[in-house]
Amino acid sequence: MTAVAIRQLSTAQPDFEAAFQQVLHWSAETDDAIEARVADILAEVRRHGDAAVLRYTALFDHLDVASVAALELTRDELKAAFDAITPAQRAALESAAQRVRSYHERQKEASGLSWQYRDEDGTLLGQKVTPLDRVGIYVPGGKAAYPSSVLMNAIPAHVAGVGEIIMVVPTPRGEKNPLVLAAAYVAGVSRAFTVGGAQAVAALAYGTATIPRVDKITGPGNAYVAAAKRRVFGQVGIDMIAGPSEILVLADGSTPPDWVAMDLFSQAEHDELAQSILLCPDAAYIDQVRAAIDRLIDGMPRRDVIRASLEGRGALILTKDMDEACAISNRIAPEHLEVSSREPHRWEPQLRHAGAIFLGAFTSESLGDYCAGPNHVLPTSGTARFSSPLGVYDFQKRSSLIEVSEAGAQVLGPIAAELAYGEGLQAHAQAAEFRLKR
Ligand code: HSO
Ligand code: ZN
Repeated sequence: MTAVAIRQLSTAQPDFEAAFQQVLHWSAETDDAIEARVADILAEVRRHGDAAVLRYTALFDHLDVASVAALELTRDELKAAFDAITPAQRAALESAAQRVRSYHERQKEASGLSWQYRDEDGTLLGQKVTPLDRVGIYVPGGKAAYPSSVLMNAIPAHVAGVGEIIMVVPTPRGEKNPLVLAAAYVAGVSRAFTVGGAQAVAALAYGTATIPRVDKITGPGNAYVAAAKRRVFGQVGIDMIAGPSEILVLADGSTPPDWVAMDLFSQAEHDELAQSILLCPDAAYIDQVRAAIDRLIDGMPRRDVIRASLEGRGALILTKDMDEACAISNRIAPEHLEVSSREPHRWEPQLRHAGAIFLGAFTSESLGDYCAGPNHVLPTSGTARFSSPLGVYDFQKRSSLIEVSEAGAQVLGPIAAELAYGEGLQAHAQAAEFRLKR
């Protein structure tokens, strides 16, 4: 077969900056036609509730039922799906869920603490953390239906203490993915509906007679789902708008090249638009990885997707040294960053922007996708510069607590009144002044 035409760059080449910008280029442009269609669907579901949900489900998913209640999957059905998968699948789902749960329980201890203190006037100040009441989890149907994503969305919500977790999943022509239903059972989903697309997002955001309105919607989806989530944001919370998967391998040449090639494949196989990049200071090693790519690709069932991704958005980049590789990695701010080095802890302190950092030759990114414990819902497209993995904290919120003592009111009153008069707000000023002792 023909060699994979993956781009090769060197930071020493004179036009490196321009070539690098091309690698980075990614347009998350929205499509006007999709936007208009989605705006329509949202308005219809908002106005007609269940009736609109039924209409779109018949139209888009070819699933014609008499009521939205008929689209609900009972807890018994989820359990039946769990009981029907193979024992090996059940065991794998349960071990993965267990590890993801323990990780997020640790995270809750670190991020979920309420605190308060009293200042010298006896005024109490603090912050209390509470879980969201009800969240919606969108699970894509068809080829992008990942049971692992059900675990990664529902478990942190469950650990946070969310009261009700509502899952929606499209089932075109009524075809259900047993592993998705089994994962929902394991992860503690409260209710599930076989509804998808923008109509599902609308139902969760506005509520219908049958589908309860939620406070936040998380989970990946196609362009329609992404557009719908953007539009209902404000009405409800959303997690993020995820782009295609990305992996960046920072290699010092000590890991078997086949391992690195397969790791690059692992994200490339998600999507033609996924991005796999190798950064390495050793030219001979880059040649070995390239040879491994060419040798291994024909054995991959998803070779066409992998090739399209590697040729379209992939890159092998030769750097001056590991320090320069770390600096470039920070500029890319990848979703997944593998430090495939003999001394990963030497480089880790330099790595600041990445959704998840995988240290050492044995830490294949794919272990993180399924069962290491941390979340696999991660910031993409450089957004790791300012955002974090999905976590327990996404299913919690904070309220401030203030209890001003009588003595405290004497100190704060004049300050507030002064600033309030400056803003022309007399009621504010007097509310503070009424509490001053004369
Ligand atoms: N790597 C994906 C998650 C996933 N991988 C699910 C396999 N299944 C997130 O970027
Ligand atoms: Zn993956």
